[in-house]
Amino acid sequence: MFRRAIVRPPGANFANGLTTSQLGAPDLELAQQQHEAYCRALEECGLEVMQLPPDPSHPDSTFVEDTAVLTTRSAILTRPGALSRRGEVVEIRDAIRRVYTVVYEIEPPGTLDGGDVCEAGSHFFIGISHRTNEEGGRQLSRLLVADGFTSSTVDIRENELILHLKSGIAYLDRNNLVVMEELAGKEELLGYNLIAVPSSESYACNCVLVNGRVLIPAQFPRHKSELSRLGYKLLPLDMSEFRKMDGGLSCLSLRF
Ligand code: CIR
Repeated sequence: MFRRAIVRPPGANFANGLTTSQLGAPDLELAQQQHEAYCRALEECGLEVMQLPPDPSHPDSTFVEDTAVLTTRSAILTRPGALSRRGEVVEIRDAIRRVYTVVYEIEPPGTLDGGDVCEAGSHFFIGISHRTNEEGGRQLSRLLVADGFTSSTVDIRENELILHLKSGIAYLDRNNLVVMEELAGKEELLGYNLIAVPSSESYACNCVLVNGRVLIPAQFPRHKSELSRLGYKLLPLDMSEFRKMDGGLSCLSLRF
């Protein structure tokens, strides 16, 4: 069960963030409305939402998930792979220290984005991507193992469709792993019940199970009906403006 979430609304310069999507510039007002709806959805799932003020010096700072990995034992502050995002960690550190007593940090030359870390029960998949390097993955793995978890890496550097591992996989529960079609054959994912998402809907792979409800991007009917068929209760959310900035649904919050 999650009890709380940390979020940060998009700031005035949200449109200046990094993106490869070619979906056009985001509409700030609409992004703010979508962010509010996202926060209401977390509250509906029973979470207390801790809202940090917008950070005008970091346009991508609404994607808080990339700045930390939160487990039941400790918090690990990341060292984002994109230089323009490194300062976000400084801004989130105090908030994390207020809620976690054990706080570690990824050290140079390691880089790690939280979007590359997928928790699956007591196991963590760590994506090696263009943002998370092998050294960052090794540091995280050591910290997780010391806390009694297991981990394995999934190299996604050759997959041009996704920015982070969690753009392409999401663990739900009962061994169910949502996976984009293109990753379904990966040896590292063997042993899970794979819920394959067709390429046309791969943005919807990034969904999150929060206290019995699955938050899922709206407008992806096939993935939605597959999850409903499996018995999941869904909470669809419009993510159009965050998608324009390469942001997935999970990256808008840190849940713990
Ligand atoms: C970036 O390129 O870093 C941001 N514009 C988007 C980050 C999205 N993060 C995520 O999906 N975990």
